[in-house]
Amino acid sequence: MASEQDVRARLQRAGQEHLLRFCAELAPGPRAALLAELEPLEPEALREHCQRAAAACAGPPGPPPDLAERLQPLPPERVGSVSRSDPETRRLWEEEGFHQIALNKVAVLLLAGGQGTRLGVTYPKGMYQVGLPSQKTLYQLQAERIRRVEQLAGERHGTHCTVPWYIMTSEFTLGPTATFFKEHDFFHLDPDNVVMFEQRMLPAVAFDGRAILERKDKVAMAPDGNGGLYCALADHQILEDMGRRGVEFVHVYCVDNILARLADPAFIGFCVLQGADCGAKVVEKAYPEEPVGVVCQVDGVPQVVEYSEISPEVASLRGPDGVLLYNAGNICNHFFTRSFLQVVTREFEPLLKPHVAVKKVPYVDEEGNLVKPLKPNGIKMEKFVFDVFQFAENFVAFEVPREEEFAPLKNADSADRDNPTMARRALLTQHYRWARQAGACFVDACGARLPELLRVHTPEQILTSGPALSLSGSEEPPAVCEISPLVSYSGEGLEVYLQGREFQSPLILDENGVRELQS
Ligand code: UD2
Repeated sequence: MASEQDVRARLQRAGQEHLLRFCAELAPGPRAALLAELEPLEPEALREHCQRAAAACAGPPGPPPDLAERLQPLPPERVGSVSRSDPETRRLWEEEGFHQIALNKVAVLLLAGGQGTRLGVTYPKGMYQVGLPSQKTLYQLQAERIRRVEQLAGERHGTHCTVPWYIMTSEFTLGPTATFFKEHDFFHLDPDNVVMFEQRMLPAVAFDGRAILERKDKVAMAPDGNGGLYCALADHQILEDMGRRGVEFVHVYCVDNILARLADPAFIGFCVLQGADCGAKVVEKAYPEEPVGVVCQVDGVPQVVEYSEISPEVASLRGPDGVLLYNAGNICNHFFTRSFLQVVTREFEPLLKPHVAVKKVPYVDEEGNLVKPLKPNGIKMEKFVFDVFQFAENFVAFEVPREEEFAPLKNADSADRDNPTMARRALLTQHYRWARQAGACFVDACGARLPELLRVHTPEQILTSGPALSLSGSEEPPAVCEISPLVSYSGEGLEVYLQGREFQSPLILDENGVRELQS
């Protein structure tokens, strides 16, 4: 371990010596912890990071003024659509995806390094449970979807197959995530096929370019954004691990979408058949301000313009048909070939420009008092996972129905959308739909039949009631019917349990069969 003198000399080179200003008064334990935190920061990189942050913040706020002229929707030939394709085409995509999974060429990679600030929990978001009858957490649902897709591919091709699960964590999430998986016996996955690795952290910087001390013995550090993935892949030799396993295609996804289809065979198959090196799943945006990036072209090159960086005027532009012009909403579900990721980590990562977020960062003042600022005072710099799309040789987008694939958990229930209640309803509504399609019938406690169909809202109703009506989970399903991912991945195989039968809500269908919870 480096001495205080060494660390001080390095910080001097970076212009950040103030980070040690309380060092002399610290007890040996906290002092060692502070030095250990500072030691890995490379002086040149730290200097550049702090200068860049201050400079970015000194520039004009908001998106570049000429962005509107440089944007274009993606050309239709780059976009596949589940709802606009025929059943035979969809079958071919799926078949190709299952084929690649059966060859053990597909891995999933979870981005789970975020702090979940908006949800307001102190533990990793994947450990959250939204109040399903089974009380499953997001991590458990995801693990079970992996097991089911492995099983389905195995059955089709008569093989035993594995979809390795790579999980990018951060200093905040690694410890609790690893413990949670151990406590739950890796949800019956083979621990050798669950690979956790940690992304880097970066200091938050004040407007004057000085990194912030959040305590006398602690720098205010935050993960370097989900685009920290590319450095983390290199830091931990993850692509080499994938290579040893024969993985060629990687499905990268974010932790909080309760409907996420891990290793989705249709998406994988579509991308592989298109010869894509990079792809993004999208849904039609529900309303102009929806907090999803827009997948589009900037200066003719595929990119995502993040919701925080698009002006309201551009986000609201509509085409002649009345549909939002920039309508392809990013749902943070990406396809990459391993060879593309190799080129990115080797060549392109340093070209990724960090994005700037101005936040309230608690700090210690010159006298050593803890201050909770009322106004934003600190700059956090993050890279975004989708910023590598510009380097793809063959980028494609894949549009999927929102009600089947997108219900993000971002906020606490005090917010009016993207909250736990809506995530729970979205999943249970999907399961109700699947159960009805499989021929189940539901009755209430008095034996009266529950509605066959969910209410379909007209565009007028959506306009008058506000955009939230078109979001997944905006209403309770007529009956509570939870279907384990171990039984069905995307609605398949349910007839054998449900066809022609009558059930009383609430109901669970899992690997042990059907259980009515009232009886
Ligand atoms: C993300 C997308 C946005 C849209 C939306 C849909 C990015 C940059 N933005 O926005 O375009 O698709 O999701 O729900 O992808 N994470 C890390 N490390 C970090 C920061 C985040 O692993 O340093 C993970 C985080 O745990 C989560 C994912 O990245 O799984 C998305 O992060 P977020 O919730 O901060 O992104 P959000 O909702 O602003």
